Amino acid sequence: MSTPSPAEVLGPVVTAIDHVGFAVRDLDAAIAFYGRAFGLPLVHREVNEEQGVEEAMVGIGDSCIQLLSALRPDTAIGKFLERNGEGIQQVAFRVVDVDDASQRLRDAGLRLLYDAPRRGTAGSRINFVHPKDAGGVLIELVEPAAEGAH
Ligand code: MC0
Repeated sequence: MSTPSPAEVLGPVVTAIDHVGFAVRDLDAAIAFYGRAFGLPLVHREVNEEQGVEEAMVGIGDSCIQLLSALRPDTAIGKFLERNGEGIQQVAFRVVDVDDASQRLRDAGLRLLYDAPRRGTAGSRINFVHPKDAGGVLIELVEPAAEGAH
């Protein structure tokens, strides 16, 4: 059996770049910086205990930059900051159905970080492809919450 091409794996399931995630040390300072320097408005802010982050979405056209600060050092963002300092930590692909997208990628031999989707920003459902299986980039799959569900 031949390896499926990317189009065969996800095809129309990926619809957009939902957001790009930046690891930051000081969330308030980062929000102020992107507002002042680039005019990006704060559109959402929340704490996600399970992910160990306090995050802020700043709008850029139809997409967002997600500013991610660590709640504790022993979290994904805490470890990233310790290892790399501030910078791009992830790119998030919006998908129609995160269960379906995850399974298609597993079937194609990529490692997904979670067996089942977890809760992401604003009630979205998320999973991640391991960066070692995606060219060194941590790719998040995000299925937004249904309109009015959060
Ligand atoms: C680690 N590595 C990365 C990376 N993090 N490569 C690219 N991008 C990243 N962000 C590399 C390391 O340098 C290392 O490479 C290798 O992956 C394995 O590292 P490790 O030490 O074994 O792994 P950890 O402990 O650093 O964990 C990496 C992992 C973790 C991706 C598994 O960060 C994770 O579980 N991430 C998913 C959850 C997450 O990122 N949550 C925060 C965002 P070498 O070559 O040195 O072996 S929360 C979020 O995004 C939510 C709120 C949302 O949007 O809705």
